[in-house]
Amino acid sequence: MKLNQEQLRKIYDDTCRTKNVQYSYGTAGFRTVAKDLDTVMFTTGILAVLRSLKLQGQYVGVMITASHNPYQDNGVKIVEPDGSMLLATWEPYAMQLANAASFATDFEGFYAELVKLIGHEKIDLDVGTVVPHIVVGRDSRESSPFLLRCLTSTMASVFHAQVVDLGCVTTPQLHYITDLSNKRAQEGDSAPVATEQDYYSFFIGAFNDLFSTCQIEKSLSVPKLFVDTANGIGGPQLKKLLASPDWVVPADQIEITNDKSDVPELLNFECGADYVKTNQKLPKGLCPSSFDALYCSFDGDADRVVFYYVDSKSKFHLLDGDKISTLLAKFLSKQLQLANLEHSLKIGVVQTAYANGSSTTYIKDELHCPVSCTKTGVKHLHHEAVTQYDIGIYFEANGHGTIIFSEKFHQVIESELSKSHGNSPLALRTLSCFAKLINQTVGDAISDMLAVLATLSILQMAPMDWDKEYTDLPNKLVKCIVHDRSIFQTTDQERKLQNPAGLQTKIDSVIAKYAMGRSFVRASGTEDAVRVYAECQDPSKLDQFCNEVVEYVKASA
Ligand code: 16G
Ligand code: ZN
Repeated sequence: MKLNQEQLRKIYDDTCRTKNVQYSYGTAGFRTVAKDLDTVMFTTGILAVLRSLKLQGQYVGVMITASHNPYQDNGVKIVEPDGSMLLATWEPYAMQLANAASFATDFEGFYAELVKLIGHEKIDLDVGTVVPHIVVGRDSRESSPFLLRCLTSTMASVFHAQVVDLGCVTTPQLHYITDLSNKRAQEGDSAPVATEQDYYSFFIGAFNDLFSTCQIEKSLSVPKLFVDTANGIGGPQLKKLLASPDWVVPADQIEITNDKSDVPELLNFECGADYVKTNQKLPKGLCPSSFDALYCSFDGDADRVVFYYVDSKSKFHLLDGDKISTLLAKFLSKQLQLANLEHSLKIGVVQTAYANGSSTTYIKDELHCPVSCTKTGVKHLHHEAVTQYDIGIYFEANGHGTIIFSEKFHQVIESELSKSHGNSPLALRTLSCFAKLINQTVGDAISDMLAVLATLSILQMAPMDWDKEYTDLPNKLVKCIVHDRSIFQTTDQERKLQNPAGLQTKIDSVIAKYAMGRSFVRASGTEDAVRVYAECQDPSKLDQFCNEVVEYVKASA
């Protein structure tokens, strides 16, 4: 294949209308107001093709979404063939290409950068034997169809790529389908492209298997669940899953609200996981009808979920990512013990500095599980879970997370199951089924929701019992606007500041004044701001504690 420079020039001229905008590929890919994204869509499409060419034509995923951001925004991120985030060493390429197109005075400036990248990665465009394969998906935003055209504008025409357009899907569906398509291709499947239907069948099958396995000894029922889908793509997708004739739970047990994904300006508006977690209150459109009911909120692209309930005094109780990981850790470590595998398989929980101190103490002292702390951002937690544990449970407090089961986990379970000749202990079969219920490529609101429902049913716990396992320390997170956030450099997994010099000592002196006090300061990776987190025992002193830290931050910036 020879790169048709003239054809590329024409598409570049037609597509890249936004100029002189500085683009940055952060933890969540590129994200900004949708009207500024044409240029970066054009370059990201090319980069995804190059990534696929570099990987011998494997399916590379691209998702158009701005997650929990307001409806005017949009964004894009690239997904590796195994469903994980774009390789970190390629993130700078994404930025270089986008900024070259944004700042170049003519096509030649951009083209020179493209040729440099192709040369640097030794990608041979002339071979012609490797066909790049791309899977694209988008959330429900109004701007997405136009941005999709910018993204794919060069893929087939200039690079002869095969593009699979999944239409509107959740972010985790795109990750799952990319991974499954590559697995099938590796197994020699002649039609390897996975579909949304594969996703529904797989997770419904896993849920039903787990239920029928555990129902042998006791009858199971799930709590009544109300799901706020943030008026995003999670609504229609969850409806499709629940409409499956194979679904074992009675249809009226799960009710979906905030499902107007066709009204653009309602997306994430006073609802969704981010709103509920940040404001610690019910989303718009939810009126508590029963004290036994459980509620949950997805974010706009359904890769985060937080739960909550309302007690008999109408008090709101949040069950966030920490509560989800502790529930799952309690359940899975118990199953490991019952199956006599606690010495063969290592279970652990991965958190960030935002995890409530009470959750960390509970995991260590009550569950006797190891806990790791990593920097904020899914890729850091994911990496720790993969490298340290056979069952690596990771959740950010904001509700983004999943569980990673190692190769060794599957081997041990398989071998134990085969030894017991169809008469295996219930815990062993439970572990085997449970692992299938988890979307291991990325945090997935739908799969996590099913896993929590199943766990509560098997443990016969009401929302209140789940909450009672430990009590969160009162906590506060504030955003601080400073002149230059880049001077705030951290160490110790973002728990301590290295710079500005002397600031950490001042913060430590504030912390020392408050019983069970903990506070840290970090520059946001997604906004031009610094975040200050504080927790302490006495709720009446929390504001004062947090303000003292904020004052020091402002004074040093
Ligand atoms: C991104 C991250 C999320 C993290 C958040 C922190 C991914 C896919 N998403 O949304 O995990 O919690 O950034 O934002 O990694 P902040 O740096 O602005 O505090
Ligand atoms: Zn999201």
